[in-house]
Amino acid sequence: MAKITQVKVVVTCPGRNYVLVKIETDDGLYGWGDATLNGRELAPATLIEQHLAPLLVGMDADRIEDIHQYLARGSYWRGGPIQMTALAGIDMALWDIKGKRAGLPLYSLLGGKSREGALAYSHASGRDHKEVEENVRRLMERGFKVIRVQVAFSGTGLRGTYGVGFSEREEAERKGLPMEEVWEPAPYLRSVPRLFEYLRGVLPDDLELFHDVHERLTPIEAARLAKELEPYHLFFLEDALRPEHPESFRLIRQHTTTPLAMGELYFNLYDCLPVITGQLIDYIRCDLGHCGGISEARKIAAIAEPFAVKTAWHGPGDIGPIVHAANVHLDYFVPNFGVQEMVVFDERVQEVIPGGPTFADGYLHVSDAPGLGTDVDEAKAAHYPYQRTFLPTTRRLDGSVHDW
Ligand code: GCO
Ligand code: MG
Repeated sequence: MAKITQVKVVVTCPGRNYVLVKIETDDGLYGWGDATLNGRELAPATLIEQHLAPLLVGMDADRIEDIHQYLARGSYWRGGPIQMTALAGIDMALWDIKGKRAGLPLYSLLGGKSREGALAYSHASGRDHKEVEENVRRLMERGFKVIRVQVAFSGTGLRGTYGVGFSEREEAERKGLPMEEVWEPAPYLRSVPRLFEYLRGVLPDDLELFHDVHERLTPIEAARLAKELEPYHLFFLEDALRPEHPESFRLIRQHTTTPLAMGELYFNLYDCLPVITGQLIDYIRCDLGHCGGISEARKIAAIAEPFAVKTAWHGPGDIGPIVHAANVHLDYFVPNFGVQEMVVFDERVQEVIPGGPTFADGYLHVSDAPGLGTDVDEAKAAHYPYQRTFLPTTRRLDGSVHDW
């Protein structure tokens, strides 16, 4: 028994906002979790501070599954990004404490290592084919064996294409408000196969490449894209459809053998079930920081295993090093692990949240430190107060709203 004595939330912005959750127990231990929700950070922070912390104080920190069930099902309100992000922050902090009590790293508590490192990928984007190629080559020099590629489509009146940043002028104009991309399906659908045709002509065959659609296509458009990309043997096509379209993955499947990945907008096990049990995808890529944490993700991985679906947990810069560490602990253990998305954090982030995974020669590693191996320097976090920021939004050329 280790009674929870305090639950504290720290919101800090060492370059971008992170919501960090500290849980303390009466045996003098503490654990840290991450409950960051990009552009909506204060929602999970408030949920934890105002509604969940009072429930947790006095509970036994060792009973992680019971606490998870109590908060996820016992509250009547289920799922969704805000609640499941808050729960993820709490869950990670509790696993961190359990590891410290046992004197074991998280991967060991989960069942031990199945591999020596987690195959990692990073992103290369550019304004044109040549610039994407140059950025791919830079990543190859650093040891990456799997790379996500995105390209802007010039001369179409579109701007801020996903994967390519906005100009300083555009950012200054919209200061304090979400940036607005202008996007159209037709030029997009033409541009992606052309990018792969170019890259496959100049890059080595054994380099794995893929692309993130970011849920922007209709089912028939997605099927067309996946079919046209088939000759280029993508590692996978990421998030081709909106999360509301699980059944439509069947349409893509009927037309192509391009492997499919989906999941950063699924928030619990139930959201993932149709695409896993229907074998409609090949990689499940939930965000451990948004789907209830380690407790929920290890079940998702276990359900995916007999359906030949591998894991590819979401790993962008808008979730902090604590989630990235949790990712790699699970990657070490999960038998059906596929690949791990990663970023290199700003030095300020690494100072505030030390102990995240390290990258070498294409693979990610975590240390053998008990728990998640991460920590938070609260004094340094206090130097970087919260700053309101938004994700960009997307409109079509006629001004109507499109999915992000
Ligand atoms: C990815 C994601 C991110 C998201 C971001 C939203 O695959 O890394 O698509 O780029 O857009 O995490 O907050
Ligand atoms: Mg994505």
